[in-house]
Amino acid sequence: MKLARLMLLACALASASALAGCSSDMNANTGESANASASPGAAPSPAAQALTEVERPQKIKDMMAARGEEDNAKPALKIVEPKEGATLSGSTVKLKLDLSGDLKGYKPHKDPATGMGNHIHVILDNQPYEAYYDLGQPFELRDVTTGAHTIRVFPSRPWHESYKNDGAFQMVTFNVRGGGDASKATTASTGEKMADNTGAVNKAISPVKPGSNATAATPAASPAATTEGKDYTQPSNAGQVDRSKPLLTYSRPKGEYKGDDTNAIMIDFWLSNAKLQDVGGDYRVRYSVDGGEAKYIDKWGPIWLTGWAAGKHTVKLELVDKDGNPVENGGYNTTTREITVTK
Ligand SMILES: [Cu+2]
Repeated sequence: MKLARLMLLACALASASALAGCSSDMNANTGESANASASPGAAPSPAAQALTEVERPQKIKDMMAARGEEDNAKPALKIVEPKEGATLSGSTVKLKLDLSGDLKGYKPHKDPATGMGNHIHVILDNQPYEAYYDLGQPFELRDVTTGAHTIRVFPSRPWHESYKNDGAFQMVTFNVRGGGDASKATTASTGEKMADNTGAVNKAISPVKPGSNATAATPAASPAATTEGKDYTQPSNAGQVDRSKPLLTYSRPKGEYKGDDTNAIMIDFWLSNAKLQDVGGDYRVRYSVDGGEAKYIDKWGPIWLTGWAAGKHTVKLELVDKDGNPVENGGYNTTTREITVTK
């Protein structure tokens, strides 16, 4: 105890370059640090970074305690629309969900004060999820391209940790006819494309074009619109997913992390038709950050990693068999996302 406190003090006083060494010493895991700094694969990392798995942050433990029974809810979702196998006309897909099960007070809702709250994660194809808060009205997926698509949904807590009970996860496969044309997305094939497929950074400020067709432009452009939804500027189609086979659904991390939230970043996923080793299964979830050393998750639950350097990072998550071979299912079982850490 005394030694740890001394080292902490030493670390605090040490230079930035020595800090990485301190953190690995503190965790009695010297081999890991040596690997990380020696690995040529660590090149894309914006700065020296040694990630360490840590326990659930106290902030989240406190939130769980405050939620009481709600945290042990077993929410069950049903996808009311679109229907399995449906063919839809047009590039806007309306998603309607029905929430039931043993809710213990669980209810999706965004607190206007904090901007946080229980919500549903909605995943089109294998794109990053979108948050859906008010199930009272449909969630609009806009600029969906022509062809086959999947939507996956599951309930989440305010800190984005998913509920993992039976019935929480649902998936639907459907077709879009007359939707956006992925190959022509940059040329505004619908005539009202709010942003092209390379202009994701402009999305948040996409203006209403004067004289544009009101019915197409209104839901996407108006910041005051109450309809929740997402403009899919990155065209995609469904993978050849077999719903009876093992399926790993990437959920977190996603997007930008700032301030306090960068201290410990959560990896969280949904697992269907596959048991991990802790319950006697054959499967493992493998992750790597910035193309670095592969690590394994053998128990289905969130993990938290600390030690992130400021900048962009890639997080790769994949489902592998007991020999470490990737388990293929429509391309969904291996997913790499970029996140941004802002200190
Ligand atoms: Cu979330």
